[in-house]
Amino acid sequence: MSSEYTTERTRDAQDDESTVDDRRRRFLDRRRFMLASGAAATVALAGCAGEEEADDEDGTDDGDDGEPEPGDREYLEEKFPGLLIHSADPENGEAAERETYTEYITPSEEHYIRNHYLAPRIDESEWTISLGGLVDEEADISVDALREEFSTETVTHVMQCSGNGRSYFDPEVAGNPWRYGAVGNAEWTGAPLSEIMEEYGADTSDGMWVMFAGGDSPEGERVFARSIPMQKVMEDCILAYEMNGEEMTAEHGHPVRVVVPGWYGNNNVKWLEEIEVMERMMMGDDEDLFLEDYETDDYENYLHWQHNSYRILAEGQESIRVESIDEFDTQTQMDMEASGEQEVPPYIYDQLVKSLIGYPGIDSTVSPRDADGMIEVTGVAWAGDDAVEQVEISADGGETWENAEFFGEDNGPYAWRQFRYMWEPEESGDYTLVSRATDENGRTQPRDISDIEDGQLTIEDDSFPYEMGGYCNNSYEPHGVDVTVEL
Ligand SMILES: Nc1nc2c(c(=O)[nH]1)N[C@H]1C(S)=C(S)[C@@H](COP(=O)(O)O)O[C@H]1N2
Ligand SMILES: [Mo]
Repeated sequence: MSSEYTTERTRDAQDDESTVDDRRRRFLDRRRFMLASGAAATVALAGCAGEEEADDEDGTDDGDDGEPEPGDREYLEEKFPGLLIHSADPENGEAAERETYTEYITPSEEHYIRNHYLAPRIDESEWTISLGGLVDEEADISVDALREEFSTETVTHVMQCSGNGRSYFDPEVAGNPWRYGAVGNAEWTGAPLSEIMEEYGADTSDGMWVMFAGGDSPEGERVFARSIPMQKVMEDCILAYEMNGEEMTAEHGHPVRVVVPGWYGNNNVKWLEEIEVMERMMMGDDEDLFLEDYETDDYENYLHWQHNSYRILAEGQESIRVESIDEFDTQTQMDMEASGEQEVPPYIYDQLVKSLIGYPGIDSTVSPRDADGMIEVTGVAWAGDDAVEQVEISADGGETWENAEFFGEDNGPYAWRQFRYMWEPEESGDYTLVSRATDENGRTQPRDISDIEDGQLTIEDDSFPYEMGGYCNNSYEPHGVDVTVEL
């Protein structure tokens, strides 16, 4: 083995978008959709699809000539009325209003969706998840088996796309232009991975890794796959089949997804198809990346999102592939790199501390309540797998601060906490409300984003580093809310 590190090309700018030829992707997706829905009838109707599309282009499609289908904007808008849609094929949308952040549980219609490919439509009764690698017994696990042979656990978890807040970077960063809304707090129910690991005799010692791969990519395209440390897998990860007490939508991962409590969304692999127990992160240059239909030049397809895409990189910095790391707190990895303690650009795992004001909404006009002359500012705060300790509110854009108080349910760190602040503005006028949270380690959200030229690697001088993928932005100023008060 030559060295611990392998240097690879840097993440390409278009990473967060599909890079494949559009027409081919549509074709493959359509075929996959037809296969997954399993209906010969669908195949027989395929000849009509072209005509329907032609009608759409004429603008004559008002719903009489065929129902909107997956990949169509109308379909997504109808099914998820609370989302601001960035793209319909594949489905990408975020919470459209701040109101989403006044509730404890985010309903699935308002819970953001981030897909690299069109969500596959999977018949649960025919789906199995292959388990291989360093286990005593390889297996193909059915969804029924997950439901019946293992215990059932529910975890309330803040799912947040690591690109949430990306649109506030200046200069602009490529990828979905998320504002604040690519985050939600839902209840996920499924089977504990610790039981599954034990049942099939996985080597569960510390330092081991588990690869999870999704079944959404068309043939020959990059597979959405992540390596999760065994410690985390054994501690609290589940294979979820329900969201908020209901069957998961296709868009959110039906029939089975991994839920990695407290960690960024990119770790929560949907449409789970393969699990592989390994001695290290997936690397792909030898037999321990043991994948079904594995071909030697295919492994690169598995590695991209693990090693190149979801990393924190300053301008001109290269992602370095390593076999293993033992610090999974993203902000600690950033600090270690900045201090020179580690030369590895951070892998995006545990979430940074963050908060959002839910009420009042952006650019709204509000008046104090008659009863007490107050405006109740509410919102949510979270800090990944750490607890959030404090939230402060400023009504003058961050000059002066007051403490907010927590209220509502407390389900441990993976879920968010709701906060409220009783605000008594003295005069009518325009105000900028901002919120700032601090986690149990004393880490506070920074004010803004540093300049690209600074080459900053971690949070310093009250600013978040300019990050080339627009990842992990937890600065409070861009997330503030401008309101007009009428007394
Ligand atoms: N198989 C697969 N899993 C996936 C993705 C994907 O494109 N394919 N997107 C990931 C990303 S980047 C995020 S942020 C979350 C989004 O989950 P949600 O759409 O349920 O909110 O799913 C993750 N799991
Ligand atoms: Mo994401």
